[in-house]
Amino acid sequence: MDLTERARQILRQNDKGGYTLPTHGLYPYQWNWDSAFAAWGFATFDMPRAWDEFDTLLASQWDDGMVPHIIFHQPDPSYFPGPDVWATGQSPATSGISQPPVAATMARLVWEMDKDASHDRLAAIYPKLLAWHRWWHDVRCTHGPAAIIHPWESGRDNCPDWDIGMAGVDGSNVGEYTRRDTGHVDPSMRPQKEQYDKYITMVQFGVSVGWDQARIVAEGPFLMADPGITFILLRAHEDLIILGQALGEDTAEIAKWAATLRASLSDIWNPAIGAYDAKNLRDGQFANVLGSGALLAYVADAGNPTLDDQLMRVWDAVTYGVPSADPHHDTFDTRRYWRGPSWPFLNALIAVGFREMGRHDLDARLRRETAAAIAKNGFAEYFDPHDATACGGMDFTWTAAIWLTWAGPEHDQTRGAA
Ligand code: 2M8
Repeated sequence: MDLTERARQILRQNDKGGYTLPTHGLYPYQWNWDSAFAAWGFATFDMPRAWDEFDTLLASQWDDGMVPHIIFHQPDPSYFPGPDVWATGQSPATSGISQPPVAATMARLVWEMDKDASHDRLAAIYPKLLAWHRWWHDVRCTHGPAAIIHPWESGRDNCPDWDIGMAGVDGSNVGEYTRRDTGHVDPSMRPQKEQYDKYITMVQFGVSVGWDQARIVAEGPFLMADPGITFILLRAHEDLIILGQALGEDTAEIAKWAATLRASLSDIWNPAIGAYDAKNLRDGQFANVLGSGALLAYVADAGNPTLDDQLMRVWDAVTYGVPSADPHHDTFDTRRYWRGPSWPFLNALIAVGFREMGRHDLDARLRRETAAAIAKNGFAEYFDPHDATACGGMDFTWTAAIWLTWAGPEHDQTRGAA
């Protein structure tokens, strides 16, 4: 079957009627940023369905504005930790943390594909996006750059960026539990048990304070500045301004949040590694490792020549897209989840930045390498960046979505030019 047809089929298969699973089995619920990418993919062949995805995601917004990272629409014992472990008291049940706020950026991309037909759908979600961005500003940007209270909030769960923060989390009293992820995929491609004990301990802390977000920020076991979310949020603020203006809204408040956030970028620039870096906000220490979150600077127009050198240093060391961690660093693990593999959807997001900088050469290279991995081994969750071995789950929603919007051959402007 033609890969474009197959990508559409995957989105349809993972569609639970208004919301999309990342993939069957491994991830049986709605995930926040996966949904935003799903919407972008759906928009290439079913515009109303694209807007439905935003609606179902934002329908579970908390009263304080937070949009949770998982929405547990229907109980499913094949995932751990499920709604009983999170115990947030929401209905439908949700997790107690958020995820990278890429929705406004994806909504802008979808809206631009058909502005007239999108107007009312956009108007319906705009106040919710605004409230969510306000939550980020008020609750997670209290130290300047965007902070996370759990590695899962970053979406780049076990990347080396969080190792220094994780070192301070005591997972020894977590109690008995059974993981489900390692029953679905090869355990060598997933986080290790020691890390999982700490992840669950952090969830238990949230439960112990009734998911009081201010208390978790002030007293919780983990608080780190995340360059990835900082750049995604900054970019999303700017996209939300464009969307708000198109709707005739006053966007001055968002412009202030964006200016404040941009002014804080110097706090996460680590001269020792010549790049943006994650920072432990409990003690001010940098992670001292180049992560893919830093490379999202390009989507927020925050690149510079020093960062360009770092990008090429890590990218040239592999063959299939930008690696999720530094191949020259001793923490690099070529197939373990966020510690090395290339993630197609993240490549697509970085490429949005390249295009806007006018770096069509970098965009074309990243597209070619990502497309080659998919063409070779299918719509995997992530790939070994050296040989494109398919890793994690298969028939993955966001991998299919970015094939339709960016990686597929019809998006290659250089094709047929020779
Ligand atoms: C992964 O995260 C979940 C926890 O949220 C997990 O490992 O169980 C991450 O790759 C995250 O970024 C992604 O949104 C999620 C679903 O694809 O899976």
